[in-house]
Amino acid sequence: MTTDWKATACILCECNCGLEVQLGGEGGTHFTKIRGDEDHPGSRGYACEKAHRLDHYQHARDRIRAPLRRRADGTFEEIDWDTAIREVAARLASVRDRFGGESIFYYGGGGQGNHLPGAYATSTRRALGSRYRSSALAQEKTGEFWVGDRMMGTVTRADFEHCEVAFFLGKNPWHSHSIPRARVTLKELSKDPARTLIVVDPRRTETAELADIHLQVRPGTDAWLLSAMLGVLVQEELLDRAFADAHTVGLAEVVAPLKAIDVAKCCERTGVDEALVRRATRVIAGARSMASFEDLGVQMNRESTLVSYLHHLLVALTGNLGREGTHFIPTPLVNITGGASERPSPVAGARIVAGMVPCNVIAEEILTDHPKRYRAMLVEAANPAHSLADSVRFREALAALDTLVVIDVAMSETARLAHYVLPAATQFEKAEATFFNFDFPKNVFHLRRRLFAPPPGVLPEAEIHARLVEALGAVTPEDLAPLHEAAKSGRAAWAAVFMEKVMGEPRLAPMAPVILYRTLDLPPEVKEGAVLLGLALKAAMKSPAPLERAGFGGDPLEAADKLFTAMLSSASGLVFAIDEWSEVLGRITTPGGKIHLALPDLLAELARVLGPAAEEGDPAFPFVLSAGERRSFTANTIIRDGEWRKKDADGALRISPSDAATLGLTTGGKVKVTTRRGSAVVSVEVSESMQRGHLSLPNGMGTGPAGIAPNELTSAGDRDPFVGTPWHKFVPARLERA
Ligand SMILES: Nc1nc2c(c(=O)[nH]1)N[C@H]1C(S)=C(S)[C@@H](COP(=O)(O)OP(=O)(O)OC[C@H]3O[C@@H](n4cnc5c(=O)[nH]c(N)nc54)[C@H](O)[C@@H]3O)O[C@H]1N2
Ligand SMILES: Nc1nc2c(c(=O)[nH]1)N[C@H]1C(S)=C(S)[C@@H](COP(=O)(O)OP(=O)(O)OC[C@H]3O[C@@H](n4cnc5c(=O)[nH]c(N)nc54)[C@H](O)[C@@H]3O)O[C@H]1N2
Ligand code: SF4
Ligand SMILES: [Mo]
Repeated sequence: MTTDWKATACILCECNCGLEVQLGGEGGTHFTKIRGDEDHPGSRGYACEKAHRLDHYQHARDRIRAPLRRRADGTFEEIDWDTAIREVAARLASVRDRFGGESIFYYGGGGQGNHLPGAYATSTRRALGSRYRSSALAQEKTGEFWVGDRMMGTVTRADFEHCEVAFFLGKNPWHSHSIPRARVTLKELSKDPARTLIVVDPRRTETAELADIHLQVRPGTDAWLLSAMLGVLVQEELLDRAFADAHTVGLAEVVAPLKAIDVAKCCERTGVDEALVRRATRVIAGARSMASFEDLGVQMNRESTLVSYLHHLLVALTGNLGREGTHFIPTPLVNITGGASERPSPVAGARIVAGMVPCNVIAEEILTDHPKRYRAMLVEAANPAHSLADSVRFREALAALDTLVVIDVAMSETARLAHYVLPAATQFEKAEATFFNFDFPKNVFHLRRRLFAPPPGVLPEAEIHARLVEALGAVTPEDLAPLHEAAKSGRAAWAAVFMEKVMGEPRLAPMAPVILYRTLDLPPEVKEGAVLLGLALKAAMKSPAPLERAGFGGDPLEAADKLFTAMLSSASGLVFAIDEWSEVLGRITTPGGKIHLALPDLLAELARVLGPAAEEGDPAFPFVLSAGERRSFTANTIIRDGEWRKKDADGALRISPSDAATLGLTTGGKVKVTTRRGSAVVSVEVSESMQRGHLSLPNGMGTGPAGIAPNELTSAGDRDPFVGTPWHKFVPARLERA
């Protein structure tokens, strides 16, 4: 047992709070003590209760310790790495040769804590000619990306630490975080009488409990709520005209329909008192600054893209961009957002946003005889057989593939269906990092060091991709020889050869991640960080001023080298970019540099939704089930072992006291929940936080004996018409006593 603290980070949500850990136990690989790292520039010592249970990730029950090959009878046999790499490369190459590289689909690339695999995978994908890919972002954030891209050429985040008004739309940051030091910030907002916390949620969540104004909408009515708020804004002349004149175009086209909105009627639909909606809107309009965040409660719900648009209008029409306490556009290290591609997906013709095929169409792009169907899939650091809509159909789709290869640390629901499973080092057995770098004005990046070596039989993804690319013949020993040679004379000599022979050579440029990994001589604790040199170079070319202010100036090569060196040596993370509020509006990249308020298709959608043909519920399914709530001890399926949960071990279905009374249900009892797609028996928790007619099941359950996997109950066809995101928070359901 050691008593010195080692710096690392939590990997259970996108915040990646810096941690310090003490190691002990068998092999020195157990976390005996865990605390927040004061030296981490983003989290500054903060950590929530989940971080203290990370040993359950490192010592997972379902850990894979050797490459696995599926036998004809469905069982697996262990094989050695040389065989695994040779056979996987040969099978994928054969799919490419028969059906074209475009038939090889890539899914994943990273989760909440690990984005380096996806960076290395770009080499493998290019070596295979694979074109289509996706990840979890294409079932949550692509509506926001698409709207943001069309209005501003980018997406924004917001400054909750300094805002006067905080507005959370379908988000419960008390549990889900997504903003730095969430609970500290929420408590400060709550107790300061000069600041207002506004929450839109059908449940009385922990965040709503702290709120000054809780707009407790009926599930799935956010489009009406936001319409009402925008109606009030325009009709009461509360908009920020000066901002609109200076920084937007299309004001008249949006004002006209908003003026015509029947606020009272919209409020009635939401079930929220009109006076409260007017008050909330006036508070926002009158505030010096508002920060807002839309999340899954609306992004995985009906009219999600429209709601995203209305939310953006609320921000723009109140001028809440580019000042302290409002929205900002951070300097990215790697940009993970983006707009729509020209080419749609090959079978369903679905819109591809930020390069990602909508998750909800993947199964139908496999289960078809269309000649362009996907024939093989490489899944890395993701568990789509569990996390995507309609698990039953998704499993069928995976089973229909010619080849499924899964790179994971654990025998996930997806890995169990693979032809080959390639076992990866955990996020503490290799260097790792994420590209969730959204801080402002000081933006933070953290390359976490490897804490201990992986057990024999597992490899970091960087090594797996390097071996695959080599087996595919895309990088040869002759390609690497001059770089190895130059490296002997130091980094500068190496860099000169790298720029000329790799970046200057179209065949090798896409292989840069793997070549960096193979030829940079780095200590084992940071070896998988090699790809960051290439990413730092791109950032230095794109954002020289913010990098220079953070101490990484000079020509791009020099700046990148300084930044890379600092990344390797900053165990607790570093500030890689320093922005200024005055720069934000200049980062709008639409033609003319203004916010485009009028999006005709979404204005037409608004008219349709508010129009007369309002749909009625289905009497066979009188409840609305929100399938996938974030709770105290949920973290997608990163930790698979239910024992890590100190609360809510079986993932109870929450139901209002009045519905429970009607059905004769009590906490701890069982109930059968049925949707159009499936049925399951679940534990009941009667909860004052729930409103009548609404049910809520937690996310990430069903990986062990307890709880139910939410997507056994969801359906892939229930999705947004614009970007294909699922309606997981709005699943029609009924209950029967079990
Ligand atoms: N503890 C924990 N934290 C996590 C995660 C985790 O698994 N566990 N996952 C991380 C990930 S990947 C993500 S994307 C984020 C997601 O973070 P959130 O979006 O905050 O998470 P959810 O709990 O899924 O949904 C938020 C809220 O939406 C509400 N909601 C349901 N229906 C509606 C509706 O019709 N309208 C409105 N306005 N709200 C509605 C729910 O009641 C819920 O409180 O959390 C991250 N943080
Ligand atoms: N019904 C419903 N479905 C949902 C949601 C919901 O609210 N409701 N939420 C959705 C959201 S927002 C998200 S983000 C997704 C998340 O779903 P996914 O993106 O599929 O992610 P995880 O469940 O976190 O699975 C991550 C996988 O990575 C593996 N892993 C962990 N560490 C490593 C590593 O270092 N290397 C490798 N190679 N693998 C590793 C884990 O074992 C696990 O199998 O779920 C979505 N699904
Ligand atoms: S789960 Fe908690 S400790 Fe871990 S990164 Fe998220 S907020 Fe930080
Ligand atoms: Mo997510």
